[in-house]
Amino acid sequence: QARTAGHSYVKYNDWDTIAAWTADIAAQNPDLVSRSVIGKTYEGRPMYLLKMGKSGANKKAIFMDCGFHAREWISPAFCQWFVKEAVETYGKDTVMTTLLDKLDFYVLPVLNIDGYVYTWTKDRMWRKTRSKNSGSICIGTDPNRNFDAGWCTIGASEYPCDATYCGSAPESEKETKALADFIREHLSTIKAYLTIHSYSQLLLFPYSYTYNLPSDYEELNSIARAASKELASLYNTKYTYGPGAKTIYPAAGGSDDWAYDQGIKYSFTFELRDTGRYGFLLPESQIKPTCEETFLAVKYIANYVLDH
Ligand code: ING
Ligand code: ZN
Repeated sequence: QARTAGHSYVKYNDWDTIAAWTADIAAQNPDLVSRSVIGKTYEGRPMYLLKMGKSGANKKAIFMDCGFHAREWISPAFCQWFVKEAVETYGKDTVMTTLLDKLDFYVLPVLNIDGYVYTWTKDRMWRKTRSKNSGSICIGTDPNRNFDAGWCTIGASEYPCDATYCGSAPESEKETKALADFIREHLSTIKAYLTIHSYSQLLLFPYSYTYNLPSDYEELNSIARAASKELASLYNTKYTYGPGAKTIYPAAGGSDDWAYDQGIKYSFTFELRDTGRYGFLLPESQIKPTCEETFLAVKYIANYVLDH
């Protein structure tokens, strides 16, 4: 099987390598993976989306994105791992086979591609998009403050120079608009929304824009508890779980809150390893264990969605 030059699942890959990988993984697994483009970034890069699953009628879907925040490199690494693991275990692992037979997975390997490229070339700690802000010399909007969910009311900044700048309006960023448009167009099939960040080892669910609990609090909390337990079963990595506002901090405009209010009940934010020793600079030696354990949690949620 042809492999993308320079690509590795146990290294951090730059954007060009990830982009080439999306083409190759689809070409190598034509009956399981297809690639589309949901939009273009501010700097004009195509936003590739992989759809994974055996073709079938009336399938439920799970949407998962990575790379909202540019410096959280373990996140895109996990999306790549997830796709690899799914295609490699299809037909071998009975659980994964059933999941792909019965569900579709939409995987967006990197949402904030311009920011990701910037962390490889200019500033490793960059978080935001790379769009220009009128009337300011500062660049970028926080994509996870840019959704229409209590937009810019709490835990977000109205100042373009801040790391949590909410943008000039909800979905002001081409990247968040493309994502929101895609989800709105597929609301009848998408039953779960998963967004992968780092770091802190948390499994969060709505709400972050208010301290109020979502109407599905009990169910989401028990899923998060069980998924965290699954995750810990491999390397004993401890996750804290709960509603975003109470568990990490109140923050409006996040994509999980927005997806939930669109009617996607199973909406979660993962904050992967670690708890701060390396933080965003998680060593490559931790990619494999982090992805393996996270895979178990995602698989648990997918199975739950299939059964409910
Ligand atoms: N953490 C998230 C952030 O955007 C979050 C936490 C989750 C906020 C869900 C709002 C909604 O700040 C990181 N590390 O990015
Ligand atoms: Zn993040």
